[in-house]
Amino acid sequence: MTQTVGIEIEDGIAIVVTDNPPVNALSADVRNGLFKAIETVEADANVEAVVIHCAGRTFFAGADIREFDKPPVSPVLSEVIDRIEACTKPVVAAMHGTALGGGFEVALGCHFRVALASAKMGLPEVKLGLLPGAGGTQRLPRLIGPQKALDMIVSGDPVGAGKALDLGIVDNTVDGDIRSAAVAFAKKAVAEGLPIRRLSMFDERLAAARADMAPFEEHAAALLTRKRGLDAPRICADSVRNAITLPFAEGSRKEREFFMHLKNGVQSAAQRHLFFAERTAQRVDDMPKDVRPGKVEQVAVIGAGTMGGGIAMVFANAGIAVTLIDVQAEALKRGLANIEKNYARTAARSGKGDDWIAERVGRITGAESLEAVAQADLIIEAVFEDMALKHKIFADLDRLAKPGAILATNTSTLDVDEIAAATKRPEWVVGMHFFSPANVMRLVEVVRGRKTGFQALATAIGISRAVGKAPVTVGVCFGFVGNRMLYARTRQVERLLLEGAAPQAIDKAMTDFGFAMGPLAVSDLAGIDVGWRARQQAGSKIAPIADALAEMGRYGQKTGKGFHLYPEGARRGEPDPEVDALIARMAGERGVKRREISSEEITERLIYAMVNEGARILEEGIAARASDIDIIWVFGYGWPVQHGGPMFHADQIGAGMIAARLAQMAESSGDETLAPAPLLARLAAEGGAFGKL
Ligand code: 3H9
Repeated sequence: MTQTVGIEIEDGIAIVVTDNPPVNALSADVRNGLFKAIETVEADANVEAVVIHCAGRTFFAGADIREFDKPPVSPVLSEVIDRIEACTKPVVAAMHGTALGGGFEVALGCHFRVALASAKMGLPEVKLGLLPGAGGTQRLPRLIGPQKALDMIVSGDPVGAGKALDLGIVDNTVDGDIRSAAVAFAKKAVAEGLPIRRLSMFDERLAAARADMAPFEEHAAALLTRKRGLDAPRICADSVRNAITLPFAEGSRKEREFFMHLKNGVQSAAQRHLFFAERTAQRVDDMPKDVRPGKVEQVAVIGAGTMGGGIAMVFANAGIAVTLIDVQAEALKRGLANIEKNYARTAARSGKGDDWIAERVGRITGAESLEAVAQADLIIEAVFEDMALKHKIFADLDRLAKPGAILATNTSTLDVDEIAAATKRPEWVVGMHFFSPANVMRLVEVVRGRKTGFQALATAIGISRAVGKAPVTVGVCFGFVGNRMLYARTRQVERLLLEGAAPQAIDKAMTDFGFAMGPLAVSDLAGIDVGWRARQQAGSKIAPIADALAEMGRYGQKTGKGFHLYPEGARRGEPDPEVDALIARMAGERGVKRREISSEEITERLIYAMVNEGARILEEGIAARASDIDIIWVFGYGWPVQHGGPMFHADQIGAGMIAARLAQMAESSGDETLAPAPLLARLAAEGGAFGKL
């Protein structure tokens, strides 16, 4: 038919085979091929039924996302799917791998669906800031009812074949060879004269919803409360509502309009940017092509504190055996007990049984001696941030670890090169900086020391990916990328407080921007003492107000008082006149003139200071790409995805505008760190963008 689509005929069954590696994305050539194939087999008197099958590892994984930045090319996907559905001969989808987005919509356009038991399927468009744009919001509600469809469409999470069978999405699940199973199903459909099922004509489930819209509306409202600031989930719900209230053709026309609207908007551009940025971040440009990640079957984690425990859980969750080592017996006992408690809490919340807990806990063994690292392929040190202690541990590891083991440190600030110098094998030493809580946050900053070898680097990246994390390679400097930018923001938070912004106003500016919590509420939750100790270790004076609060014993939520007040265990903070007085006094002592500060100014000052630090980080080569910085902030610090990361956001505003505002703010505040970084100034002068570097 075309370069990517062909037809093979076996015993009266036409098998339309697409081969468009790596994921059979529905590119223009594939769409064209599928359309022509259906026309051809329909006209062929020797064909009685059709199977739609994909070569390689997966059924269609969706529309070709790379095409979204270009004008649409005919036939568009909805035309192809409508043509498949209109076919007068039975059409069977043979689903294996991941049938996602437009790929799942193709399956919904088929008359029958057979899936491999290991297959997954769903509509992840919302995660790209989109809605399913080729009939998904109209056909799925007709098949499984609007509320269940809404769950899948608004979450974007795929379901396994077993669940799909329960939901009535697939007609059959099989093990073994999907192609022959689908051919057998097609033969059965012909032999038994199964009536052709066109979902666009189903109405039973919608009629019930139409009779009483209230349950749907309540369900939609509940789902959307968790999607604040995002356009796509709301529009997904609008489109599913249309499925209930409008005829199929009208609902589909509107769905296409919604799709174009979202596709052309900045939120979807931001989320598509993040999709590709996450994948690009896993590449190290100078890595030789033949370096492959080493095998990691045994992991040892040193330090049974919160971080070490969380890291142990990451590997246990992925089915990898972990030894959790702490030389203090009490700390080890407490750490293991905390892990068990954590699993029990997750199990209770998600309805998992005792077996589930036992399986994970069973993968983690405690040990009190460093000698337990002997068999480990990967050793992650997660002890207190103390260089002398880390030096001692790495010298011991050099003696005890097997040759070729990866020696990783989870330090968040200390110099990885200095740590590596404690060993005679610095080429095997690398940073693996997890973010708290380690079992939840996806980011891992993989810190490449001056002497880190490619093999160690490739293994650290590979294993991070294998356990579901988003690894980003960074260079050595204080705070690496994420924390260094965080400190740049903290510095401005503190200065804004002194200059007259209320703690509540600062938090509100950031939540209005899209962060789930403001920076001061986060400090109160994490514990002001935690940052205070880290700053003391580092000799940092960037946060005098937080330091003063810590010295007063105001550690945040755990003491009922921090930047905000938490009466009787409240989780939402209230303004505290004592804090306002403290800040006013400190401003007076420093001779800072206080003034009214608008929400816009707070937002600009905090965000642009981060962008400025990001520019310095890029210039120094600490991050390889602007998009790597975006991934770090989205996956490590909850940067709102609709803004695509700080550097993507900066490109939307323009380097010129940001540099000009920073120059003004540097002048008015007297803070030289706000002066535009040379790279930002250059981009401003040349009309350049971080994304184009
Ligand atoms: C849609 O369908 C809209 C429709 O409703 C309406 C249309 C009108 N396009 O992730 P991997 C690339 S929206 C282009 O590393 P894995 C990916 O960039 C779409 N490229 O593999 C990478 O390239 P590279 C809805 C794509 O095994 C390579 O393939 N669908 C696409 O870990 C391998 O990818 C989705 O959102 C694509 N659709 O995971 C599904 N997908 O090697 C998006 C992948 O150059 N895809 N690439 O870096 C995925 O979730 C995962 O890729 C998948 C495989 C689970 C399929």
